[in-house]
Amino acid sequence: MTEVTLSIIKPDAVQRNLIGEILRRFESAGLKVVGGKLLRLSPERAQAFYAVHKERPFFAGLCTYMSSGPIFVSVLEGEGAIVKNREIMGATDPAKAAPGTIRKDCGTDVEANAVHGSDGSETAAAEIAFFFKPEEVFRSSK
Ligand code: DAT
Ligand code: MG
Repeated sequence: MTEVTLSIIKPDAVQRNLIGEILRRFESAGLKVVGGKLLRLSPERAQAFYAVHKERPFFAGLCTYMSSGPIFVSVLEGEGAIVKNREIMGATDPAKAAPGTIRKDCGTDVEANAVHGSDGSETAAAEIAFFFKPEEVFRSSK
């Protein structure tokens, strides 16, 4: 099934000039970039985006970090795009991520782990709507 998912290249990776490297990995794996923009989240917007984690001990640090600099948000389209993106990203902690994954190769630590990816179809729809107007997403099919 052709799906869309939300990807975020996080502040550490943008800062280290890894936007091109990370998008290349998505494109090489057959995912199509059908929406994209560079922006900076305010602390309040970061808190809203990660609201599901608000009771976790790392929530405050995560939101401070995610609002610390520009991020590149994109919509990726492809066959099984949600799971495929998660596979390309690798495990949350770069130290535990498989060789060849983005987090293994580009992540710094469990907080500054280079990328975010939606974890299911409902979160993907909500997260895409959080950043993109419908006319900013160029799906090849529905
Ligand atoms: P994922 O981003 O792999 O979906 P998650 O949803 O469990 O992981 O957590 C969201 C983000 O929160 C994660 O990308 C980085 C941060 N995070 C998770 N666990 C953490 C921890 N133990 N310490 C610090 N930050 C953490
Ligand atoms: Mg998650």
